[in-house]
Amino acid sequence: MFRSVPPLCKHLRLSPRVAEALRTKAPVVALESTIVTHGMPYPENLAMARDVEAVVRRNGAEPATVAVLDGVCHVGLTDEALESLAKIGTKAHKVSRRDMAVVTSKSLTGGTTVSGTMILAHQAGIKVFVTGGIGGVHRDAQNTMDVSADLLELSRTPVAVICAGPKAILDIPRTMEVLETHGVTVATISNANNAFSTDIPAFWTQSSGVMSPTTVADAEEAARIIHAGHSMGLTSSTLICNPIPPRFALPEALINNAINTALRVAEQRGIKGKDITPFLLRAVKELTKGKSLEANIGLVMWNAEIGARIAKEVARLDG
Ligand code: PSU
Ligand code: MN
Repeated sequence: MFRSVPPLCKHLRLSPRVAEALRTKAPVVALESTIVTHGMPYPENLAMARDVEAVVRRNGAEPATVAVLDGVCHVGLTDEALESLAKIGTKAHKVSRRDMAVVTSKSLTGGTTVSGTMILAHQAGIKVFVTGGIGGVHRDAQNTMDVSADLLELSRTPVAVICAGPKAILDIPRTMEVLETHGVTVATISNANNAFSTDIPAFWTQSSGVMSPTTVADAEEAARIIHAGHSMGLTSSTLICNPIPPRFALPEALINNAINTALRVAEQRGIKGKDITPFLLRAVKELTKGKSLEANIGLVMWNAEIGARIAKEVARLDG
């Protein structure tokens, strides 16, 4: 059912390794690049981007970092490209579905968000995508209407996303409502590693106080849900939430205080739209004296390990 050889968009450029992996139906894991350009400072962003590729490889899948470079949509980056993107940082564009045609037609360079990465991964025939946290419904969205394009992309693009939950800077109950409305399958990996929690994880912490619609015990069970969606021809995505490992999780009081302060400053400065998420991540990092960044890196590596295992099992089941 899943279109494994979609028409290649002429803007799409696959790295030789990714092209070969897809040709032989080997497991491939897409990785986003807004986390590199806008989510972390240099040089931590570059170290993280290299390490996450290494973790995917070590766990038996081919990493495919996605980005738009001079208007060309790359799936799989050279180390030089990764380095230059990490150095450009927030001067690069932040590319969601809305921005895709603009950056390609104007030959611009940008990091792809969850939304942008899903589009290009799907066009390339990749079924599994690992990130840190997804965007969602922002707090006060009833007034601002700020709902991340990630949520709508999850409803219409069948690329499974492995994350550590919606970022706690968001309104998690409303994020879950929007995911339900738009028919996104959501499962949380619940095992000894997260103290048997059945909650949706909240990125820097294991629990959000919001129950996950379903839980799975491990990567293999998660892969069976993804495979079932493919066999049924569902055109929506599966979101797998993989809680942050306890050794990286932040104390709730520390992270909540930082978030509340960051939100106040953002409001005072009138920061909104696509700038709000990068601003809040930066402010939370300062307020936690770098602890939130360490947690972010730790959870991404763990997602990469689980994501590679999921990709292997999905490749086996989809055949
Ligand atoms: N997760 C991280 N760091 C990030 C992001 C996610 O650990 O920087 C990025 C992702 O690219 C996500 C984007 O798609 O933030 C959401 O932005 P917005 O809230 O503007 O939709
Ligand atoms: Mn937004």
